[in-house]
Amino acid sequence: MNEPIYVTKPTLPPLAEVLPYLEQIWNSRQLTNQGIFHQQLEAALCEYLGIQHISLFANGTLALVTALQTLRITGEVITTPFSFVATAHSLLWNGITPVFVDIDTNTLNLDPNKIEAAITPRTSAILPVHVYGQPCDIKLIQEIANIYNLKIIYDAAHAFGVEDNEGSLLQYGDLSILSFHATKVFTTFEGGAIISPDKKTKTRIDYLKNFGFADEITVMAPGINGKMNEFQAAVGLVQLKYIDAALTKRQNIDAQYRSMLNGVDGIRCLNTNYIKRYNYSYFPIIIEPKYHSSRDDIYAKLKSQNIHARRYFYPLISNFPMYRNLPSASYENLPNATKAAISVLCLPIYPDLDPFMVEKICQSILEK
Ligand code: T4K
Repeated sequence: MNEPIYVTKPTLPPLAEVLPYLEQIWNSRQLTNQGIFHQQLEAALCEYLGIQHISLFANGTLALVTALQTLRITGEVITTPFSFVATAHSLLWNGITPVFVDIDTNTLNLDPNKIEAAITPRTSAILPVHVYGQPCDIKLIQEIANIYNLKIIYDAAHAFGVEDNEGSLLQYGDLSILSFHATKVFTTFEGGAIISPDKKTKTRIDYLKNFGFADEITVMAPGINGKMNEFQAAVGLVQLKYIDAALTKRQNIDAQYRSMLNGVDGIRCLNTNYIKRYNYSYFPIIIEPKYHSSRDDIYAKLKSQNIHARRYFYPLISNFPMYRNLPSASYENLPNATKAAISVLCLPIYPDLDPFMVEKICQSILEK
């Protein structure tokens, strides 16, 4: 059998470039707790992403949990069921009730027109996700938040490097979080970050991710251990040198898929043309009921050929046992998300994916 093709495969920088960093870590014995590489990566990411303040984390989930703590969010939070389960889990870890709102059929992001109806006196924030790195309706979400005095935390786990006409997508809302997991376009093996608008907020985040320590003897809040270590930061520093080349390769694969699948009756590729700078982090296709094969049949067929596409995001978060009894989790409340979860297939996309393989994947999808 051929080598398996997964939905993604991390692109790693040359090992030889990482080794000097390791040597420095070994020599200095500074392994974690805001070491030199941690500081350097924060500065380098601010510059690359065009943002002011970033706090690095051990992973994206801890960043989400801490972002909610930072803004002292309580009660109910409006969010999308069409995401990775970590989005809603971060709410449960904070004792917050998720309120699921349906998604827009074009972008598969939270539908801003349905947010207002879900607001109650207990609502304190909105937690939208830039699914597959596509921007949410930032303007409308902000308008609603302003009217009802709600905070916005963007789960931007997929949106590394994405820009609209005003610059980085990470500048919007009260906070944004990133993930640098192995499956992401920019990886530190495990990793994540919170992007904050000012130094004061960053300082609070940095306390919270270090048990709440403000100095050696002062603990100002029940913080957690969310710190990124020096090895992760070193990998990030080297990785960053190669990120633009990696994004270009992803763009080429995206274009190849589109040239073969766009316009096929019964298959829809998401439109990302309008995005000023996209990161090509995923390549989702929507298999409509009129297509000759179902999404699950295509998934199984590819799998039989050792090609492991993924049904992100199936099942919907709202269908998992810890969420399905919530009133907002009902199918009637989430018709578009329910449809998306059974129609989307994310095809393999990563910089080293052979164009010949892309062609093979498309042929397999297209043939009856
Ligand atoms: N918010 C959103 C919207 C997210 O999507 C995520 C994570 C988070 C928050 C939380 O961020 P983190 O705490 O994870 O930083 C994966 C990832 O584990 C997860 O990070 C990601 N979203 C989610 C969308 O995908 P799985 O269960 O699909 O991963 P897994 O292990 O099946 O990997 C997928 C494929 O990638 C594998 O078939 C092979 C390949 N792979 C994977 C790993 C781990 C590799 O080639 N090398 C590797 O090291 O969740």
